[in-house]
Amino acid sequence: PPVIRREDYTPFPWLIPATRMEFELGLEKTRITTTLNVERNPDAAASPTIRLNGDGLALVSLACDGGSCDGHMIDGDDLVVTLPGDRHVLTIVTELDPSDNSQLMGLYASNGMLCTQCEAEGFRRITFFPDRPDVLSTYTVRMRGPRAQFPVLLCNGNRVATGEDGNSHWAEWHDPWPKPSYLFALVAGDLVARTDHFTTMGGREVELNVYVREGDLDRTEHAMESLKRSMQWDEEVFGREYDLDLFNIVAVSDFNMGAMENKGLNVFNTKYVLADPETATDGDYDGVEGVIGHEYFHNWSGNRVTCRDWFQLSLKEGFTVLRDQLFSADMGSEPVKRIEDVRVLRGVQFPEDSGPLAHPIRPDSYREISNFYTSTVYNKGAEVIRMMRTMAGAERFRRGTDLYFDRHDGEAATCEDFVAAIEAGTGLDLTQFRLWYAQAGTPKVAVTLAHEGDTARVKLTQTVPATPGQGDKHPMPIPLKLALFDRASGTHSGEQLVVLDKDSAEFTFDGFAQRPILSINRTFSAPVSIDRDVSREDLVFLAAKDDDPFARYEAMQELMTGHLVAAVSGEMDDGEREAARTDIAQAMRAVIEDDQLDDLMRGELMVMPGQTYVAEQLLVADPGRIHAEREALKADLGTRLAAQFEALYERTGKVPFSLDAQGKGARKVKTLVLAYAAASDPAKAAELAAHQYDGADNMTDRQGALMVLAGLDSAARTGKLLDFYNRYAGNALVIDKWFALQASSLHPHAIEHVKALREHPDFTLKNPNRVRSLYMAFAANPQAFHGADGEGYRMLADLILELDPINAQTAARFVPPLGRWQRIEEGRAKLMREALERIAKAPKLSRDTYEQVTRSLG
Ligand code: HT7
Ligand code: ZN
Repeated sequence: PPVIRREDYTPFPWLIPATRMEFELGLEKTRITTTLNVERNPDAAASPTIRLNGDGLALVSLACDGGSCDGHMIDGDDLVVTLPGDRHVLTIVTELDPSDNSQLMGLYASNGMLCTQCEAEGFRRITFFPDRPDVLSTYTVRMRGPRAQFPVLLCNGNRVATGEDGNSHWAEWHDPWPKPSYLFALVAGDLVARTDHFTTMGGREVELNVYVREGDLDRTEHAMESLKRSMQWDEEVFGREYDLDLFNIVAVSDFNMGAMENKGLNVFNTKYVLADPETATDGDYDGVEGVIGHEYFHNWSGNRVTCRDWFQLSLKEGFTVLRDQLFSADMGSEPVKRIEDVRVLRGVQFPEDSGPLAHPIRPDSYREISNFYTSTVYNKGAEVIRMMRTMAGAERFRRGTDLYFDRHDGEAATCEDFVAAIEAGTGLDLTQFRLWYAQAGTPKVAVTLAHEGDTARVKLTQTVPATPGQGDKHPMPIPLKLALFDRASGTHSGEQLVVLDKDSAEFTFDGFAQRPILSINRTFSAPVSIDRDVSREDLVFLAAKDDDPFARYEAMQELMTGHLVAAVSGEMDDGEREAARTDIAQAMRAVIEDDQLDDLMRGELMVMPGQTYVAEQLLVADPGRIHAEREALKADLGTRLAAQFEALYERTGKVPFSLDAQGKGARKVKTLVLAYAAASDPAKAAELAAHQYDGADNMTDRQGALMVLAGLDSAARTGKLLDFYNRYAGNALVIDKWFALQASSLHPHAIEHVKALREHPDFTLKNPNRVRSLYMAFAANPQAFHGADGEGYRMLADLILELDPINAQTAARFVPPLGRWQRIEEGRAKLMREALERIAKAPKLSRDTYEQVTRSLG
C-alpha cells in the first residue's frame, strides 16, 4: 500500500457545490443514485479529469450531463472521468449489500437496521466521490424503503418532505451546511425516540431526539440530559450556538469506535448512550456524558470548521477532547477529572510515544488513516492546546478560539490556521511552540533544587527522545506551574508559571531561610515526564499538604512508583524495602483519615500506579516482576492499614445510592478497599465482596464486588459469575462487562478463562464491543497476557489474523500491545516478535493491520 505524505497536499481541481442522493433501501440490496454538480476549482491546477474515490464498489451506470459519458475508466478502486467543460452534472448509480458489510464502514446492517459510518474514508464504500475532507458540498437526500422494516428514516440536516408509496415510504432531507463526505450519515430502522427541546441563546427552538431500539428507551434519560447540558455549556464557555432545528442521536450496537459527529445526526455506540443505575457503572455514566459532549462540540470544532486533510486530524480531535475535558470538569469534580485524564494519557499515550508507533500529533505520513485515530492525536493533541490555554489564561484563550471560529467558519483548515488564530487572539508568540505539532516523543524534564542563603534555585533540563524517523530534536517551550512550600508552615506564597524553552534553565526564588519543598508540574501543566530529585520525606509532605489536588495525587503516585521501580530493579535491601513501605503506608493513612477530602478525591489518592505506567519508567521491563511487586505492595498496605480500611468501608457502606459526588465517592472507595483486602486477606475480601454483590442496588457496587471475586479462588467466584450472567442475559452491554471482568481478572488461570470464553456462544467476532471486552481486557492483563511461555502473544496474534478479514480496523487496534517488545525483557520480546512476524507473513493482510505490524517490527 502506498504511503501518503502531508507535504504532497494539493487542492482538489473540482468543486462540488451540490450533491443529490437517492437511496432505495434494503438490508441485502441498496441502490444509490448520486447526482454531482461539479465545476472547476479556480484555486487549483486545472485537470482534464475528475478522480472519484471508490472502495470495492460496483458501478451500475454513469451519465454525464444526462447523456453517455465518453471518457471514463476504473483505476484501482477509483472512477476517473474525463470532463471537457467547466461545469458538468454527473449521475452515478451504485448497488451494495449492507448485510455483507462486516467492516462497519460505509453503509451496513446492524440488528435489522441500516446505518452508515463515513469517517474517515467510508463514503467511498457507498458511492464514487472525492472522498477527502476539503471537498465541501450541500446534500439533498431522498431515502425510500419498506415502511414495516424501516419506519424511521433519518439523514443529516432537516426533513423537508415525506411520502407514502404502497408498502414503502420515503423521506427527503436537506442539509443547508456544506460538509465533507465524512460527515454524511443515514439511518433507517425500527427505532423509538426520547424527544426533548432546547432553546438556543439566539432563540432557535431545537428538537432533540435520542433514537434507540424499543425496550431501551428508559435508559436514555442521562444521554438526553447530557446533550442539553452540552448545548448550554458550549454557549456559555465557548460562545457556540447550535445551527439546525433538529439534533438527532442514534444508538447502534455494532460500531467501530465510540461515536460519530455526523452533521445533525450523531451515530453512537450503545455503550455511550444507554445508562441506568442497574446496568451502568458510575464510569459508564461519566463516559456517556463525556462522549455526548465530545460529539456535540464537534458541531463547531470539526463540522463548521473542518480539516483540510487527515494530517490535520488533531485540529478537530485534540481541540474537541480539550473541550469535552473542560465540560466534564465543570459538570463534576475538576481535579478528579484532571487526574483521570492524566491517567489515560500516561497509561496509553506515553507508551505509544515511546514505542515503534510514535508519531507527532500532526503526523507526516500514513498508509491507512484509521491507524492514526490514536491517543497521541486525541489526548496529547488536547494537552498541547491546553498548554496554550495555560500560558494565555482562559479569557485570552477564548479570544483566540473566537477568532479561529470567525476566520475559518465554513472552511477546511489546518493546525497552522489554529495556532495562528490563537497567537493573534491571545498575543502569545507561538513560533517555537509549533514544535509540539511536529515532534513526537514525551519530553523528559530533570529537576534539581539547590538552596543557599535564603535563595532557592530550581534547575530544569529537558530532553526530547528520539522517535522513529526523528533522530534529532529541538527544545520545546514547556510551561510548568510550580510552588515552593515552607516546611514549617506547610504553605507557599503563590504559584508561578515558568516556561522552559531551552535545553536547560535556572529559576531563582528568594526569601527561603530553610530549604523549601518544590511542587512542580502542578495541575499537570505540561505533558512531560518529570524526573525530580526529591526525598521520600518531601513526597510524604506533598501527599498530605499540597493545595493542588493533582500534585497531591502525583506525590502519592511517585512514592509508590519509586518504590516499585527500585524493587523490580533489585536495588533494594530488606531495610530499605521496609522503610519505603512504612512511608507509603503513612501517606496512605493520612489520605484515609483526612476529613477535608471528599471520597472521590480520596479514591484517586488511594489508587496504585498502573502496571504500564511503572513499566514505562524502566528501559526494559519484566512484566512478571512488576506484577509481583505491585501485588506485594498492595498486600502490605492492606495488612498495615487493615483497621483504617475497615473503618472506611463501614462508613462508605452506609452512604445511600445517589448519582451525586458523595454517592459516587463512597462507591469508588468501597471497591478500592476490597481490592486492597483481596491482596492482604483474600478470605475476608471474598466474604465482603460476596456480601456487597448480593446487597448491591447499582451496577458500580455489583461490578466492583464481582471484579474482586473474579480474581480470587473462592467458592463465591463461580456462583456470583453465574448469577451475573443469568441476571443480565440478553443485555449486550452488561454481558460485555461479564467477559471483560474475567479477562482482566487477577486470577492465576485468567488465560484459561479467556480461552474458554472465546468458545462461549455469546462470543462473536462480528461485534467490536464484544471482541474488545474479551481481548482488550486480556491484553491489558499483565499476568495473563505476558505469561513467560508466550501463549498470550500467540492468542492475540490468532485473534488478529482471524478478525482481519472481518473487521480490519478493529483487528489493527490489537497490534500495539505486541509492539511493546523493545521495552520488554529478552525472552518475552523474542516471543512477541515471533507473533508479529507470523501476522506479517499472512497472505492478504488488510492495509490497516499490515501498516501496524510492519511499523511495530521496526
Ligand atoms: N470523529 C470520530 C471518528 C470515528 C471513526 C474513525 C475511524 C473509524 C470509525 C470511526 N468512528 C468514529 C469519533 C470522534 O472522535 O468523535
Ligand atoms: Zn472526536
